[in-house]
Amino acid sequence: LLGTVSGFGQQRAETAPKLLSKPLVSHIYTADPSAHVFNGRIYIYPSHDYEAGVPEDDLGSHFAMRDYHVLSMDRINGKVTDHGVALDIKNIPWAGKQLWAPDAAYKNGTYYLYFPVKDKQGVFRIGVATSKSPTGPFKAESAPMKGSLSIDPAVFTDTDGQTYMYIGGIWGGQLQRWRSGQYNPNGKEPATNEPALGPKVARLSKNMLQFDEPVKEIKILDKAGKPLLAGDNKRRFFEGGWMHKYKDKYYFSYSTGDTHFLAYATGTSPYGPFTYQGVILTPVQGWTTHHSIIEFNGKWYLFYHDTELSGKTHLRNVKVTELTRKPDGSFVTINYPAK
Ligand code: FUB
Repeated sequence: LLGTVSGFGQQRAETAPKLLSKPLVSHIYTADPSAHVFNGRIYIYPSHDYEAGVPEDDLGSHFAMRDYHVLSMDRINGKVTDHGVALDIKNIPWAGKQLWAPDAAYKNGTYYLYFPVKDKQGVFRIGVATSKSPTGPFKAESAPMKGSLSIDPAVFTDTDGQTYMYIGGIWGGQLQRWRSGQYNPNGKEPATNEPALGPKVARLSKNMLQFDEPVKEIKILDKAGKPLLAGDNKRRFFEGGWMHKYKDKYYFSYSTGDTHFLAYATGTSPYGPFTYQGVILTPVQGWTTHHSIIEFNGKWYLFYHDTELSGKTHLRNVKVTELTRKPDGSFVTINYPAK
């Protein structure tokens, strides 16, 4: 995140009347929906967009969010409940600014809310907060997760009970500043003919509060087994990773950022490597695209966002639509209405 918006979202707002599905809520702006099914109910952990009055720039400074609300519903197309403020930035002792895309997990009677926020030095870190309820309120740990970096945590528990966190985003997500292993505020992306920066993954500790191992970079390959290149911006990873498993295959999906696709790649291990497979959703209205995928009552759903309510790229609204899988598990591409 995020390039210059250059009128992208606004142009689309004027010309796209039917936008696939309806916003799940319209009384607040919401984005980056991480959906989970806990005890048979669907819970959505989104970013809570608001007008902070911060000028737009290439690092996404205008995404200056300050709290989270949890949404829930008992079925797709059912009534959506907003459970109010689940965590406020003022109650995260180490946080500076910009509470970006969160995710959640459950283990042994506790719910965990994972969130990226800049620390007081302006470096994105991943924090964790806990609650006995899926809707919070969540209490933040006193420090970020050790060894954490960048943005967009996505937590996946495998069928063997091990839990992994996927993180990362380039540009405003700062992944390019960690290429040497240390934070370098002047770090740059690789040259266009070099392998693209990958997202990172690490197994979580049994108490779900820390990494159990150093974070490792994930490789995303083309079908010939070669790494996607940094210049291949229609296919390479940008931000907003998500992991799910289907019939023993691991599906890593993500945003291509400046080309605005939701893409996916598959592999045989939660650590990858993953082979690029194609597009799940074509570009939506607004600059960012961010998603999650869940199975509910035997069907697969894509939670995503666009900017239907505001026409402004930093004031988004979450939505859900059904996914179609082919017999081999691959997705039928969803074509967002043409502009
Ligand atoms: O919501 C802030 C950022 O926008 C997220 O972290 C990115 O994935 C993008 O959706």
